[in-house]
Amino acid sequence: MILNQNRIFLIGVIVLLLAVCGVAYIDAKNITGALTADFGVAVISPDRDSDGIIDKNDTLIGQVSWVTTDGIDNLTITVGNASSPNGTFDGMQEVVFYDGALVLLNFTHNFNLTQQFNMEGMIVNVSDNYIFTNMQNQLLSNEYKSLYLTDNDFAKLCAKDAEISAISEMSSECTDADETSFDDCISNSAGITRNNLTCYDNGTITRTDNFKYSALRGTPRTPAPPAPAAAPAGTGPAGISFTTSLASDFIVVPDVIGVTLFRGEAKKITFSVKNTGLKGINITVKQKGLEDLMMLAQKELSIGIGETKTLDANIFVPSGTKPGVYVGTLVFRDSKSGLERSVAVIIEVKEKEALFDISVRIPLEYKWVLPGSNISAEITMDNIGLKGKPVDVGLIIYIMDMNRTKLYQGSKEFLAVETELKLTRHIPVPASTPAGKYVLVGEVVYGNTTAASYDTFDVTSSLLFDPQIMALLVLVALIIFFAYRRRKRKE
Ligand SMILES: [Ca+2]
Ligand SMILES: [Ca+2]
Repeated sequence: MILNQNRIFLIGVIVLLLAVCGVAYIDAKNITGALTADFGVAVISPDRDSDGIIDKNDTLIGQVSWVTTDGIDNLTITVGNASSPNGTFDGMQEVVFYDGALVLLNFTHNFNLTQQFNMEGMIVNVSDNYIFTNMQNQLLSNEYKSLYLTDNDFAKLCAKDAEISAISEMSSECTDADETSFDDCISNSAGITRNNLTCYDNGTITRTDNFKYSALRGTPRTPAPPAPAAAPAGTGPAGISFTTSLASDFIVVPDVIGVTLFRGEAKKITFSVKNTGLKGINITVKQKGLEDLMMLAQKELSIGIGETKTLDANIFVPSGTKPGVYVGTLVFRDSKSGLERSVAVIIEVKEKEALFDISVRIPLEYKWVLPGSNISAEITMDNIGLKGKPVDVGLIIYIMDMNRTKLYQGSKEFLAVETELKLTRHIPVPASTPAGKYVLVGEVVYGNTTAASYDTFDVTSSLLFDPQIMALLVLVALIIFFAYRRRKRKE
């Protein structure tokens, strides 16, 4: 009897223990998805970096993707002999951060379980002129790191050894207490030590050792002004490109592309990107708008000096698309210099068996206008389906920017079109319109369907920036000058 009671008690305890383990196990699975053979331990510890080593036993918590970066194309991190930080590491190991084959920073760390190295919130930002990192003060007391920066023909060099969260926290003159000026380190391969930091420059790469914290910044020599390059045709108002970096530059042709497609049709469009600067560029392309109609064949282009590469975009108009005018932009950005060029893509979708058509044309003299002025447009509407029999239609005219924002919309006009109807309309360009390219859309509604067409125009901040007008003014001035000189000579 007593034996039986003991047995029941023992079975009860075992069942209870199994139940607790089971619940904890399910719980751990829900939290982390961790599954490990080490059952008794795994059930209560997560594996946040998903390397199969529960956090409790993991000296390095983190993955490459956890590092917040800017200006880095291909971040890789090696730890000791391992080609990635996935896993756990023991004792002194060298950690190296690379962008492709280029070393960005390195340090040797004593990996241990009491002070786990955590890559959450780690930042590494690189540009032509600086490297900035924040590692949440995780280097141990006798550990230091080295920062590397490609020498971009620097005249000045400044090191800041404080835990900052952005490069902008560095003083422009390198005069803050934790800042060290290393102007004399440039081209000095023997090295200079100052404030515990040692700086080397082999002419190509600048390296500074013994950093506890943040950043290294160079200031490029002011380059001699280059021969003024002719403004590339079709890249928008002149004047804009002169504010950008002289070292990196590129053009995209065309800067606006218009495509007319029937519903269900597809077409490939191609852009040429030419590197017109003095450095290699890495272009990434971002699509804004037209996500349902256009797909990029590639999103990244590496272009050497003077080289031209092409980018294809495939346009497909699903048969259910409403006839109309669709706009979007492609932003080409050089990840090294941050330089951007935008191009506009305008897709006019038509119905194959349309009974009605419309065309919109802006006369040449209204193609470049000032904000607050009027543009004139010639609208032609054709009754194709019921030629000769008047059809009642509604006409809407609006101005749209490349982000599909309507700046102006006229009220709907009701018209009867027998065969063809031509109209001229004056459309106000709002005074607050920023300089840029715009689309004037004419949309005609008949029955339960629509037809639309467009033309583009540019709003300039000042007509003096129009290269054509500038050229004309110079020409007129020259003619007057020579006429005056000739007359003087005759006298
Ligand atoms: Ca882990
Ligand atoms: Ca790990």
